[in-house]
Amino acid sequence: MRQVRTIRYREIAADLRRRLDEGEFVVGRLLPSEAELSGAYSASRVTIRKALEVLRNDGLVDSRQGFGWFVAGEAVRQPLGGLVTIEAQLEARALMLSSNNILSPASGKPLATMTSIGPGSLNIATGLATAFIDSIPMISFTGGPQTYMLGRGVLQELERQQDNVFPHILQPMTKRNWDVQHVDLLADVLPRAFNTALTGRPGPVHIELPMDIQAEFTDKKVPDPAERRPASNVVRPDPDSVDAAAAKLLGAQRPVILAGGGCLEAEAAAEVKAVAEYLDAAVVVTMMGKGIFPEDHPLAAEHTGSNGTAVGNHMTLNADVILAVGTRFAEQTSSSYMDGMSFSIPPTEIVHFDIDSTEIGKNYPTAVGVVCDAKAGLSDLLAALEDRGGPEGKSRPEYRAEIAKWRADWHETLVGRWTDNLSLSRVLHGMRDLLPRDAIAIASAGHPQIQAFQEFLSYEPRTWISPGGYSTMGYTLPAAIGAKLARPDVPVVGFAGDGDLQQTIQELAVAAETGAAVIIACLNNTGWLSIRDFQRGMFGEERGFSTEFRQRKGDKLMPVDFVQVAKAFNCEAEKVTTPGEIAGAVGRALASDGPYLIEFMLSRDPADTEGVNIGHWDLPKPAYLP
Ligand SMILES: Cc1ncc(C[n+]2csc(CCOP(=O)(O)OP(=O)(O)O)c2C)c(N)n1
Ligand SMILES: [Mg+2]
Repeated sequence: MRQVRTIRYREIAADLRRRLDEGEFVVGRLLPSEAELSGAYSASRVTIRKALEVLRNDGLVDSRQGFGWFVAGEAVRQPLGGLVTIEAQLEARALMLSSNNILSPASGKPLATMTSIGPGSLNIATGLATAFIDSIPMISFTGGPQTYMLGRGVLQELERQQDNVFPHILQPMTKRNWDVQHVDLLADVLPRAFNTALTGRPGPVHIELPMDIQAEFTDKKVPDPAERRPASNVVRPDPDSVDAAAAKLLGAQRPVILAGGGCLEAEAAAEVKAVAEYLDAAVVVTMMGKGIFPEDHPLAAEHTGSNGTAVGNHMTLNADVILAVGTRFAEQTSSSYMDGMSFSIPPTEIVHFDIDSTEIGKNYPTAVGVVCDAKAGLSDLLAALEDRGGPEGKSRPEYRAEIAKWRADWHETLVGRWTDNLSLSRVLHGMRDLLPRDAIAIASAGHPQIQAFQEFLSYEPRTWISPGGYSTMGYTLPAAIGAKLARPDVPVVGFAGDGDLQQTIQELAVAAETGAAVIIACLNNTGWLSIRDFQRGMFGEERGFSTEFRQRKGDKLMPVDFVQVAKAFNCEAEKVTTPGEIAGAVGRALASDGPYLIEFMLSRDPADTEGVNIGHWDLPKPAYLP
C-alpha cells in the first residue's frame, strides 16, 4: 500500500510561511481574532486552514476544500494556530477576494488560493482572468489527479482530449503555470512561480499539485527566494529616453497625464502629483488608476473614454502631449479608439511609460516610449524636467480655470438630473458625502461600475477597486469582504447591482462568518438595466429583451427581497426607498460592527437609471435596424 507521509509537506508549508514572515507574501490584515477563528474553523471546515497557514498573519484567501486538495490541507491544519482563512462559497469568488489591489498592496506581493481538483478549480478561472487582465499578482494552487493514474479519468479529471488537461485550461489567464509531477520539483517551482508573479508586469500564476505529490516526501529545501529573483522590481528608464520625454513635455501647452493601474502598482502617487504640479498638467485617471490622484485637486480632470466624464474627455481630446503612465489604452479609456472622441492622435503626441514594452505603441503611435516602472520613471522624469526647465515648473492659471469650469459644469449636469426619485446618482453622491475620504469603494459592472467611476470621487490610492479589464459581475461582494479584511480601519462600501449581487450572493455567508463590517449598497432595479438601457437606446424603446427580472406568467416584475436574503445569511439589512432615507441608513451601517446590507429600491425609469454618456463605445447594431 502506498504510504502517505504528510509531514514533509508541512515543511514546505512552513517554508512558505517563513517567506511570508519575510514579507514575501502580503495579503493585508485579516480581522478575526484567534479565538474567533478557532471557533469558526471547527470540524467540517478546518481543512481549509492550509490557506491561512501559508499566508498566516497577513492572510491567504482560499476557497472550499475538496478531496483534490485535502491532503495538503490536512498537513498544515493542526500545528498552525492563529491563521485566518476565508472560505468562499464559490471558488471563483475566492479569486476575486484576492484579485483586488487592496489585498496585494505595495510592491506587488501576491495572494494565494488553494482549490481542489476539477470543478472546484475550474471555478477559479473567472477570478484568474480578472486578475490577469488587470495585472494583479496571485498564486493559485490546485489539486490534480494522482500521477500514477493520469489519463484514466479519475473522478473530476478531464482527460478525453489530453491527460489531465486542466493546467492547459488556465494557461491563457496566467503569466505562467506549472504542473508539478514530482515532489522534488516543488523546490524549483515555488521560487520561479513567485518570481514570475511578482516581477515585471505582475500577474497570476498557477501551480497544480497532483494529490499524490501533496502527500509525498521530499528532502529538498526551497532555496532562499532572494537568490532566485531580482533584488527589486524597480525598472529604471533609459536616461536618454527620459530626457527626450522631458523635452517633449516642456514644450507642451496643454499637457495631460493619463495615469493607469501601473501607477498604483508601483506606489507612484507622490510622483504623479509632483510631475503634474511641475508641469501644471491635467491628470486623467483610468478605471484601474482611479485613486492615484485626489479627485478634488485643481489639476484633477477625472476620466476619459466611454465611461469617462466631460472634463476628462475634453482634456485628453484637446491635449497636445499626453504622458501616459502604466496604462494600456484600454478600449473603455479610448472610446473604442474612435478618432476625435476621447483622443486625437496625431496631432496629440504620446509619451508612454510602461513596464511592459509590448504595451508601448500597441494602440497608438508613440512619440517617446519608455520601458520603466511608473515610480522610477516619474521620479527620473521629474529630475530631467528640472534639469532642463529649472526648479520652478510651469504655471497655467487659465488651464486650471478651464479644468475647474468643465468640472463644475459636469457636476451640474449630474445633479441637474435629480428628481425626487431614488436614483443611483443620488445614492453615490449621498454616500460620498457621508463617508470619510479614505473609505474604499468597489463596483463590478453595469451601471454601478460606470456611474460610481464617474460620480463617486476617490481621493487616495487603493480606495477604488474595480475589475477594469474584465468588468466581472459578481466581483463586488467578495472584493468588498477582502478589502475590509485587509483594511478593517476604514469603511468599505460595495456598490452592487442586483444582478451583480445575485452572482455571488452566497458570499454573504462569508461576510457573516468573518464578521467583515462591509457595507453592501445593493442597487435594486430589478434587472440588468444597463443592458436594457443599451437595448432601448440602440435598438429602440420597446426592444429591451431578457434583461428584466419578471415572472413569466403575467409578466410581473419579480424583485428579489435582498433584506430577507441578507438576514437569512445572518447579516443586518434594511431597505431605502427615498433619497431622504439615505443618511439614516448609512449612519446605521457605519455604526454596525458586522456586515450591513442597504437595499436601495432604485427608480427603474430610464431617465433615472441611465448615466450620462460622454465618450463612445463601439457596440455593433443589427443591419436590419435603422
Ligand atoms: C460575469 C458577467 N456576466 C455578464 C456580464 C455582462 N453584463 C455587464 S453589466 C450587466 C448587468 C448588470 O446588472 P446589475 O448588476 O443589476 O446592474 P444594473 O446595470 O442593473 O444597475 C451584465 C449582464 C458581465 N460583465 N459579467
Ligand atoms: Mg440591476
